Amino acid sequence: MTTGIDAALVAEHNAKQEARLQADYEALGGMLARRGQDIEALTALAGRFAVAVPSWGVGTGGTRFARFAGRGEPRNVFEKLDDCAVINQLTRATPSVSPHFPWDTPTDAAELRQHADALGLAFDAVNSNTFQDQQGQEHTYKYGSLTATSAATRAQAVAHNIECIELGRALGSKALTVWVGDGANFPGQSNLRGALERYLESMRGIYAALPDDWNVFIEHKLFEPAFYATTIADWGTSFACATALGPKAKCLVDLGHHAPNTNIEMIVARLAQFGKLGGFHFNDSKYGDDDLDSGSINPFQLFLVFNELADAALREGPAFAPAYMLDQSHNVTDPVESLMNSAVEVQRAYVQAALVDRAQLAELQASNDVLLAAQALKHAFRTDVSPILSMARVRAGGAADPVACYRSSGYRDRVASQRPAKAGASSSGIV
Ligand code: LRH
Ligand code: MN
Repeated sequence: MTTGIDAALVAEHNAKQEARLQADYEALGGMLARRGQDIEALTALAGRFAVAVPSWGVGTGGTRFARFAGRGEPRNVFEKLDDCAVINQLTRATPSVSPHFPWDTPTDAAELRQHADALGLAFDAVNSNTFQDQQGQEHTYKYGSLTATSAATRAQAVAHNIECIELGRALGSKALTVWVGDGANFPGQSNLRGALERYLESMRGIYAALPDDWNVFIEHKLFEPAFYATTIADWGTSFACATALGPKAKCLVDLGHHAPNTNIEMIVARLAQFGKLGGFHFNDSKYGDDDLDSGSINPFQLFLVFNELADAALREGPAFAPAYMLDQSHNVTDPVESLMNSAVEVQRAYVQAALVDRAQLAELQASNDVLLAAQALKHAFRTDVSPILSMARVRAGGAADPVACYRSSGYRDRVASQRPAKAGASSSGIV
């Protein structure tokens, strides 16, 4: 069975795009040079950018109302990796995958790692799951997991997280992401402080099982599935818990987990300042945890997040390396196309943030030249860096235009014929 896309087809695609790309690249290069910026340095920077793909993102997502299965859905973690490899083959920006257990639990971890190696993929942070009950599970998570009032349920949830760490070690991962949906739907349902005390007690059990070179990422979320009080509802609670647990505990910012109009870039600046910014789940949203494609609704916010990351990197130096991961649900698009597009949009924000003249901005801020300081950011955001992103891909063996190349490859038709849909089977793991 052939996986991936024929390299000759990618080369043919790039050859057709070459003249246009070269012209656009030189034009942008000239414009940036007049600004005192070196397009070659920016292209090299773009080439070093990487964001992990969520294994659960290559299947079709849905909502509580419905899931409309796509064609050629991956039926197991091996086929999910095959699709992730195509995303990396064409974007050259997604060399790692973030798996979710038990959705991706393999019978043989070494076999899974070999399959990933053969595809040129590594494993980023692993994700535990105590927000669903599994077949034959002894204690339900209906009333919570790490915060459950039942000590047996908490112990079960802690044991699952420790299993995820062991599996992650076998796959070469270096971090565990813990998101729990624990909370209450009605005032009075739970003792708010008691719930958090139980959470910390459980997390201490998980923290104690972390290898020395690992991190645990605490992922906060305002609401859903709890609709009155979520135990880890905001960055403040996450930060307090990460601080209470110790240096290996960090905070993970999922862009969709905040109230509308929350200043997420300021949360990023705060967590970076206090050394607790562990990583990101990039996506976009208009209302709730919509898990839409990154940069599709509010690209300026994504840019402002990377503007804070660039400021932090300048202050902290090369040791500042938060984990970049996508976390999206693709209900109406081809997941491979959406994930390629989203990886490119996150890479775009990263490169645009590098266009900001930070010394000039600092002077404008110090002299309270409000308008020009704001303009300095908009100037970078308004710069179309597409030729840089495209050139970085082509130089790394990827596609000048990943979606166009993917469509011309017929990959979706091929896997649709190779992967007969299992009636009613949900393959993406969500809904
Ligand atoms: C929760 C979340 C979490 C994942 C899940 C798939 O909303 O963002 O990161 O475990 O989505
Ligand atoms: Mn998430």
